[in-house]
Amino acid sequence: MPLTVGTAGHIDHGKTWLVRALTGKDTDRLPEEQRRGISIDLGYAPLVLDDGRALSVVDVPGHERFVRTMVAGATGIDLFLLAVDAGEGARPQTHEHLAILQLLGVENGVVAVTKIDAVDPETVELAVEESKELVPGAAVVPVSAKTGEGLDELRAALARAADRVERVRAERPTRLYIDRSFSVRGFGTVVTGTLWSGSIGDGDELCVEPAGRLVRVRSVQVHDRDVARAESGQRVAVSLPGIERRELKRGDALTEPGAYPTSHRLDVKLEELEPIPPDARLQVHVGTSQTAGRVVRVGDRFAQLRLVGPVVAARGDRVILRGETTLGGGTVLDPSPPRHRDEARMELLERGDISATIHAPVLVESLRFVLDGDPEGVVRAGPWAFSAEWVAELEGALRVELEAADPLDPGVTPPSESWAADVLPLLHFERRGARLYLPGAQASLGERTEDAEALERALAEAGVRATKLEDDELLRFLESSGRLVRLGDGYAIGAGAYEEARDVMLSECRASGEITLARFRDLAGTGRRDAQLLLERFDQDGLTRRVGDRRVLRRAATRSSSS
Ligand SMILES: Nc1nc2c(ncn2[C@@H]2O[C@H](COP(=O)(O)OP(=O)(O)OP(=O)(O)O)[C@@H](O)[C@H]2O)c(=O)[nH]1
Ligand SMILES: [Mg+2]
Repeated sequence: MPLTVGTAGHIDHGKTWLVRALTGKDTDRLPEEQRRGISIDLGYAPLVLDDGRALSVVDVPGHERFVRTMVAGATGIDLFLLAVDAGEGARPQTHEHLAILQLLGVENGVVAVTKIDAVDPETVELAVEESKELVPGAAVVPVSAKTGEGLDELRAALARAADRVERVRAERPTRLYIDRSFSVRGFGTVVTGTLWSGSIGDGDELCVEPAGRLVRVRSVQVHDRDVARAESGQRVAVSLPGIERRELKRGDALTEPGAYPTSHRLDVKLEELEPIPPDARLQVHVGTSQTAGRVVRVGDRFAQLRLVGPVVAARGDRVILRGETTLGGGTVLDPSPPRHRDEARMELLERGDISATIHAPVLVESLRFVLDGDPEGVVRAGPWAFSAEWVAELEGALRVELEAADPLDPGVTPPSESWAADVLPLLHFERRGARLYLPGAQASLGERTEDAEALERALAEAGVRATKLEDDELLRFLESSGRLVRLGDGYAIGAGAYEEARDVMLSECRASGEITLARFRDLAGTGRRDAQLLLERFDQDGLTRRVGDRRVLRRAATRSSSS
């Protein structure tokens, strides 16, 4: 199993010299690094142990201004190699780097007490004791990069530490956070990074996230050697023809397409080195990326990180939170959470009880980032999953609405959410047109049926004389059941009388091509006001059109074969 070891330690404590003594490679390759004698960017070198196992070394800078670079180098490593200058002992970045390693969950490693050739044995002994207290459980090895003393012991200690590493995420889909990108003549753009999980081979189609850009891999190298396929835990250089170098940057991820979400939000379990105030604005380090964000606290132990730009993450990832210094970190509970803060949900996610977090419908597809396999104990409909309790609540709420519905039309408008089409068929209601009804529900007036019948009789007696109606409920009921026609000014007329009047109007128009108010009044045998109301209703019904003081049939009415 290929493993990566990352250096750590205060500036000038001998990390780069130690890496060179162990691997033969000077990782301070930038001119500025050579001129100033400090590391600025990340360096990489292969380290072969005595038993033949190959480790990849990531050398990080110790300068306090480059801690963010150290974080980018330390994410994804399996082991640490902490350098403590024998003469100086632990200094601020010794502590800060150690805290970062802990927050990243990097538990295994070795402490090298460096430059022992430059101090007396008592000083070395003091530094060794201090280091043992500082990092309980880790082997502490005094070394000199200058004389080579202690290097064999250091290799042996690294081998033992490597034995203890358990890589848990290796089985996941391919993910590599880019730490460098450059152009190589003849190869196009090349990116490097530690392969966190999965594998990468020639010809693979991968996705550059968060941009979502598909790329095809042309060749893969592990420590400058071509390989057919790189495995998780290895330091990998991938050439990606067809993409410009400026389209890629440290922090981008190369992933199996669709296997990881990108999100502006991360729900995390917080770990604080110092109290993080609510709504603190910090830098959030995820993989090799660094993004500004706000820490929205949820309860005592959780937070939602709201980021200014999208990041790629997975459940269980560690993140680092920094202001001027490192303030804390977190473990990702949900890499693409909903916006609202929900402490109960976070507790369930922490326990791994994913199904219990599901209440209202969620797309099953969206759960794969917090869940391996299918959710259990939930109801499924189409692409949705939701709780049995939720459907019961929905059905109950709709039933209450239906029971209180207008008796004239005892239906309700169903929910219009995107899950509706899949969920509504599960409910015990009838769908008629665009509305839902209790099975077999009919329009009725209940106890007022007799009143309605009396009104209907009164209307029939009135014939073509319009009746003023005050009772809106009865009016709507008779209208909706086709027994009454509403005229203007609160007047109405029986359905039969309306039809008669309409036929009178139609035959006159067909005979004479038009009708006047006076003529219609005489033919229908009604008063002037009622004739006027009826003609206006014919206009509204699209039968007639007013031309001066006359009316003519609209074309639709002319064509109509019925009387
Ligand atoms: N005497 C002695 N000096 C050493 C040894 N290792 C490193 N040094 C000295 O310490 C200086 C810094 O060493 P580096 O390895 O560059 O230190 P570093 O930890 O990589 O520093 P940064 O990357 O800038 O944090 C070197 O330039 C040497 O002068 C050693 O084993 N013995
Ligand atoms: Mg260095």
